[in-house]
Amino acid sequence: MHRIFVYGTLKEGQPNYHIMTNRKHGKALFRGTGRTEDKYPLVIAEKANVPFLLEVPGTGHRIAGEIYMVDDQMLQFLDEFESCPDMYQRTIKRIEILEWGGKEDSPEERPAANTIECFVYSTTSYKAEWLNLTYHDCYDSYGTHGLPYQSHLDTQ
Ligand code: PCA
Repeated sequence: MHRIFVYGTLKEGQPNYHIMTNRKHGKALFRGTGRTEDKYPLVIAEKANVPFLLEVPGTGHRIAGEIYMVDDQMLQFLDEFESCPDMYQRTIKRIEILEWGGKEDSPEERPAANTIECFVYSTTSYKAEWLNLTYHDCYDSYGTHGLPYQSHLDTQ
């Protein structure tokens, strides 16, 4: 199993959450909520209004998200779904635990440390002008920014 931190459309209540709960794609167990230890610019870009965590540590905000344990199959599915490594790259980042506790079958004790390392889909392949977009700290497709994720549009 692998620990992954999601901050965008894969969070509960967001447009791609159904992927995390679809056992056809593998297993994903919710573990808790957290936020990145470092600051990053989180922007909504492209025609499809896609959230991107730009690989510019130290700029922007600490980003809120959810921590899951996923199996090999789910990780592989997510890599393909997120067009990794072209659109996003999956890197390891340090995440501060905010709330711990999944409801799932295999409860796991809260790690002793307050921060843990997780995979995160961030990107170095962004357009320079994206740095001029609004920096968010907690993505919500349905937020007041008025840029809902358009899953039917090609993001390329
Ligand atoms: N999906 C991944 C990266 C951005 C997105 O929409 C996530 O939720 O973390």
